[in-house]
Amino acid sequence: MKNLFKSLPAITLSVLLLSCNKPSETTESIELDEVQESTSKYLSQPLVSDHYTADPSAHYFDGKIYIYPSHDVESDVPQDDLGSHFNMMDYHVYSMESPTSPIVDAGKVLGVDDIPWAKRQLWAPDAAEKDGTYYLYFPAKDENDIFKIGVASGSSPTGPFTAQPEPIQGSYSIDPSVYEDTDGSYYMYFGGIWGGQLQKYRDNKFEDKGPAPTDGLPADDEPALGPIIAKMSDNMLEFAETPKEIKILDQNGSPILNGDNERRFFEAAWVHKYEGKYYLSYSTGDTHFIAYATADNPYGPFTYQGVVLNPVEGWTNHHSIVEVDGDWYLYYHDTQLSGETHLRNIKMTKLTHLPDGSIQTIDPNN
Ligand code: FUB
Repeated sequence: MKNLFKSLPAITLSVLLLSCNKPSETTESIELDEVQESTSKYLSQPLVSDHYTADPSAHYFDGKIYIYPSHDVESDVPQDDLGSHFNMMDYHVYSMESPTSPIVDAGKVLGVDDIPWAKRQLWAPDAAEKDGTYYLYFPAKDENDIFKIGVASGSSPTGPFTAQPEPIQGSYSIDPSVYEDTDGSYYMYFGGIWGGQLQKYRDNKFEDKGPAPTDGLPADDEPALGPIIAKMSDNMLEFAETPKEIKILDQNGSPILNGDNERRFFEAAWVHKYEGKYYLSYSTGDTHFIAYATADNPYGPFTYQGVVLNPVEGWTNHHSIVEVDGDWYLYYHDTQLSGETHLRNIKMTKLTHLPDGSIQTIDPNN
């Protein structure tokens, strides 16, 4: 059953969605067998039902969980391999008092019209806090249809945020995520191939090799492109250094190759630290995994370890990993509510680090 969101009466849908935290208490009140069948096939249920939401970046700020997702919208832009149909216009911020609490929508915190340099496509954002100021980082296309990364700031985790007049100098491509290290340094990881335009750059220089999503990628037997890292300046508004490409190696120390589609980086880089090790997780794009690799420092090289999340329903797979009071959670999305690849809904589930340091692979479908 694909168009669940559109075909269910609102009241049934609310019962269904409220059931995500207490499935055994509420499933009896849902009288549609079809609904039960459809929901039980998923590991977890959508967190938000009145908007389409995706790419959830979750943070634990001051004792509360805040989620910074993309805000998916219906669009008349035709679907293509550059993701033009992901034509998002603004951001909402969500919060949860605890992992089992209801999610609260703080409303719209930034729109494309509030960003002087941005023309369209507000893709996956992230946020960071430093000294009581909150920073929202986001990719958008400029007037030349080139993705850049912008920053907006405010005094509350739920905004509103005021955008800087220009994108971050030296930024490009998509999917910024900002990791606060235990020594108080902040690093931005970014980049995504195909529609994310990373393949158009080498050594931070734009070299457009053509319009197809794969134009500019290395040959299949060459090392794949890695995500980019840059340390943030003290004011969190600029890069403190020239961005560098991260290497992802296999267990033998050889680079993961561009033709290794099941393991190579595509987009959605996220870093967390567990027991002193840096875990870089990312989407493999056209093979739809969230994979991970580990390193002893934030710059890598990172060594491929395995899969965090198997493919979800829908083309994209994008996640974040957050620690809350000693437990770890994966925020992710799928297309359960719409059946449409560009109209996604965010979800969450527990994530387990095993005693040997590996992450237990999560299967999003039961
Ligand atoms: O939401 C738009 C794009 O889809 C994101 O930037 C990618 O990571 C993918 O999830």
